[in-house]
Amino acid sequence: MNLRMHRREWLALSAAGAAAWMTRPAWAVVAAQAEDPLVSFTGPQANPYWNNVGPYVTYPQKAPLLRLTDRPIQLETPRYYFRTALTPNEAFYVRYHLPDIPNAIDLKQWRLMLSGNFKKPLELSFDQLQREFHPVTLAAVNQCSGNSRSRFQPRVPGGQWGNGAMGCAEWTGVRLRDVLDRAGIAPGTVQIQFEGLDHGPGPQGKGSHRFLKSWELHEAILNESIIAYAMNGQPLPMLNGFPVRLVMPGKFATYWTKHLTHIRALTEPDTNFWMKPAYQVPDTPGGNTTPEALKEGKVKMVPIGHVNMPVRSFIVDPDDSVAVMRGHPMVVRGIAFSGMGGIRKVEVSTDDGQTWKPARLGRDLGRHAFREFQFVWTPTLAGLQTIAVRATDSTGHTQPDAGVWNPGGYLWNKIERQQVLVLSA
Ligand SMILES: Nc1nc2c(c(=O)[nH]1)N[C@H]1C(S)=C(S)[C@@H](COP(=O)(O)O)O[C@H]1N2
Ligand SMILES: [Mo]
Repeated sequence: MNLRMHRREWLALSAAGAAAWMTRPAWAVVAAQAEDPLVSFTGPQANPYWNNVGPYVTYPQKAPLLRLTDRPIQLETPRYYFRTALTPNEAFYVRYHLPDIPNAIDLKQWRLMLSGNFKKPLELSFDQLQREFHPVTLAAVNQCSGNSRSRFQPRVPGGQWGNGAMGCAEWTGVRLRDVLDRAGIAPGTVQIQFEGLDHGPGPQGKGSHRFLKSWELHEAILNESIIAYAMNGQPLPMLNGFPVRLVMPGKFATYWTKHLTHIRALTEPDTNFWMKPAYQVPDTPGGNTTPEALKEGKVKMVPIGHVNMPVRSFIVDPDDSVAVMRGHPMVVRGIAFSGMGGIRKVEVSTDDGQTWKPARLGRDLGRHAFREFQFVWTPTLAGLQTIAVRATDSTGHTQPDAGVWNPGGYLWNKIERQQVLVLSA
């Protein structure tokens, strides 16, 4: 098939081809191409790649990662880093919305400010934060709302991430609650707003030059969040929010404010662009809707903070770079996680999802962390085989075998598949 395509192109492009353009054989070639569709350029079947297809680039403090965009910086973690439950800091993905990102912070000058409707507005130094509050450590998955957006069908605008806009780290810091309590939330407060140090023009005319996120005062996540100053026992890389960032376990990373420097107690709900219309999902089961329903104006949208991350699982090995041998056992492995409770079970299918067998779970790093799994597979059939993986969390949620659709390209958690070439030798 490729040979034929090349021949067509050659006919169309060469001088001889140009001269012959109006003759019958050239038209026959055109007609043949019109009748014979190429493989689809869009949709899940068009992109067999686990990661986005950007180039490897190296930014300060980072290993080579897959670049999605440069302004703002967006970098995806390559698949092989998910062999372990903790993602190395230098390989941790990067997502920004605004182009002006700090490249140096003077910790003596730096302050975490609490202002607005607090009884006792505060300015905490980095030193105070570390010494005056009780430290806590928690392993938790940070996943972009738009992770795997490139799978959406029909396509939606936004960064066309593969599966690598996620990572799991052990975060150390202080409880957000303790810091809020020190300032004392005054009556009349309706929301708490978070702001980082990055800025710059966002979408034009939207007043979006600061990335602001807010929570309703009653949200339980405000009691579970950490203001983290360490990541896997090291300072945070600049691109992951040095010197401190929010960690909101179970929630999508859009709320995990990097370079956190300002916390405000609001007496009016936050209506800034990054809360609405950005980062909204349909208020439907699984955040699923259709372009038609959306067009008819029937879909109620809510901030993505209303939901926790749905359960997902990923095959890391084998990928499509190796062939395996019929009759020889090999290990299928990967990771699973859920924002709704720990992983209870991971199952692997070696017949494209018709039958499922339990995988062995690895070490439990806590209910918010990646959970490694392994499954020993002895292929009995040669040729291209399709393996699949499906996880179930402790609240009984499992993964659908159909893709979700919503206009933001959020909440993808369809069962993952991997084609494997089995040799018969
Ligand atoms: N200050 C700041 N914090 C931010 C963002 C941002 O643009 N600015 N983006 C959010 C989004 S949408 C994501 S997915 C995560 C990405 O975290 P990471 O870059 O450490 O992987 O940061 C969140 N926190
Ligand atoms: Mo994100």
